[in-house]
Amino acid sequence: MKLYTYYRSTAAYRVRIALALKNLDCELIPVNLLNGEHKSNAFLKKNPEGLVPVLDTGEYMLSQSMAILEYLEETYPQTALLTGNAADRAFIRSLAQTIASDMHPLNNLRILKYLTGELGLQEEQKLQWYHHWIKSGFTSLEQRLKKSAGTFCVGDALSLADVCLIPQVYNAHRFNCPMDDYPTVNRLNDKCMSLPAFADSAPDRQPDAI
Ligand SMILES: N[C@@H](CCC(=O)N[C@@H](CS)C(=O)NCC(=O)O)C(=O)O
Repeated sequence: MKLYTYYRSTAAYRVRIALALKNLDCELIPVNLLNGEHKSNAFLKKNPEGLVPVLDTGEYMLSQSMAILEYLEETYPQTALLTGNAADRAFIRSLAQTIASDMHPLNNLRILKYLTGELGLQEEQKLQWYHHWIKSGFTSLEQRLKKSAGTFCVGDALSLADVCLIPQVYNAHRFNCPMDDYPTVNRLNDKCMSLPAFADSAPDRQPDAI
């Protein structure tokens, strides 16, 4: 398999973690989002959305990190990341979707660029936007995680919720979001980052990290 990735992409970071947890061999192919490589014809042929991550399975070219995570889960069930009964799995997915659907899309590179570009917002206003949506997402996550977390987001088993949470915490740190109000999130982040699958998948450990 090959993963088209960018070191700072939180969506690609999710997939890197899952590949590592499942101990899967995958070649990482950096796509430079800063110089617009994701808008090149060569990359758009792989993913017309012009977004990373893209997983080339050899047979399929898959985009959208949550779809890729579900594909990996179904194809390589070892180190299961969606466990328990249907309601347990729905809860794991709901935590993951808060991050992937409600938080990340509002704070993505192209959205932030649009705010300061086409809409003419100042850097400070952009950060206000970023912090607002991060705060709203982490506040609801903290409330739910306070009840559900053991060692990891849901009890003592790693799940897709942890795979999505840790990259979003990285992103919040990157934009200097205050995190003091989220003790459970911080504890889970410390625990996961002590595991090689998370630490080795982190942006600063990637070959394309600047
Ligand atoms: N919903 C998509 C989001 C993918 C996405 O937004 N990727 C970002 C990096 S995290 C990207 O490629 N951004 C390029 C841009 O914003 O121009 C997923 O989960 O894969």
